[in-house]
Amino acid sequence: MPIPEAKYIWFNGELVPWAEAKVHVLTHALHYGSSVFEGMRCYDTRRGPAVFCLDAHLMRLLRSAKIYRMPLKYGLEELREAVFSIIRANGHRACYVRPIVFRGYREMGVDPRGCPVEVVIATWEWGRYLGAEAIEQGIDVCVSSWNRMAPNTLPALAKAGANYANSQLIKMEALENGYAEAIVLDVNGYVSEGSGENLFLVSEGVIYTPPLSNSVLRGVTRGCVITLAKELGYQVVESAISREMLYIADELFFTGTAAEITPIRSVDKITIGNGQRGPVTQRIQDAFFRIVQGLDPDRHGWLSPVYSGGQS
Ligand code: PPE
Repeated sequence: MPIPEAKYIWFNGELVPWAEAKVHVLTHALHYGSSVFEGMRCYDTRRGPAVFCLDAHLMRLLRSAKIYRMPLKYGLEELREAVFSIIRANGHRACYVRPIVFRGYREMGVDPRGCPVEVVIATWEWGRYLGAEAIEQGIDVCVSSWNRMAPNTLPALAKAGANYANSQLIKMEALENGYAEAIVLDVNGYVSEGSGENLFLVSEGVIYTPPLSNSVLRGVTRGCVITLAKELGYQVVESAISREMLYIADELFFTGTAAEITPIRSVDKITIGNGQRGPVTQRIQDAFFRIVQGLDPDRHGWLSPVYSGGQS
């Protein structure tokens, strides 16, 4: 589906009309994948539009840039204001926010250090990432024949464009074979994550998720779900998960900014639980959606209102 265009894109501090936010074809990032990015959501809460976990996402962006030795002209405070300004300029009630930091046009060759570090923030209105019914019905997934990158190849904790070459291979294979998404194993054969989501497993009332050492992105939604699950009284265990644990799980679900909390109803055509969204998944979804809709108090300070000077 084509991107639903908004009016402006924030480009190195300027609000540029959508169609004019362009780069040169010899931009370093286009050739060598030298970019780091974020994805966050602005929700239409009862108190107006509010960005979910703004600081956590911006901190991850700054850290991704640090790992890749990209000096940024803007700090946390300036980026926060930039996000509010582009959402206001585009007049969104709810939207997806995509900041990207990349090496621009100047020099050719692998060494990026001579190329300018460009900062862009785009927004658009993005619906359900894995299909309209996914949140309630769940999705059918496979285990990918690809592996997630080894820890000493591409660092998983940096949300770098380059990591998504691996994600694209995973996603295309899954879709070509008739699945909505894939679960990927790390180089040691343990469960890692989806092409663009973290994974949770429920077994005998306990919730499991792979630790950061299994080549996962440190998902912001993952962190929130761990907090909500503990609040609901569940034990949450971060431990290595073997492939066969997927098949015998009572419940499985993906988490991510785009995917939100999406149940998984089958893996490799093996039905998970009774093939429907499970009760633990549903309780966590309810807790999550009630907060982002503004129905429950924002007790963790996760929402930054766009129209009140940006205080959460
Ligand atoms: N793992 C990967 C590989 C990943 O890309 C994401 C987000 C997550 C986990 C979950 O992280 P978080 O959003 O902080 O909870 N993927 C983003 C990009 C999706 C895309 O297609 O683009 C997202 O969900 O915004």
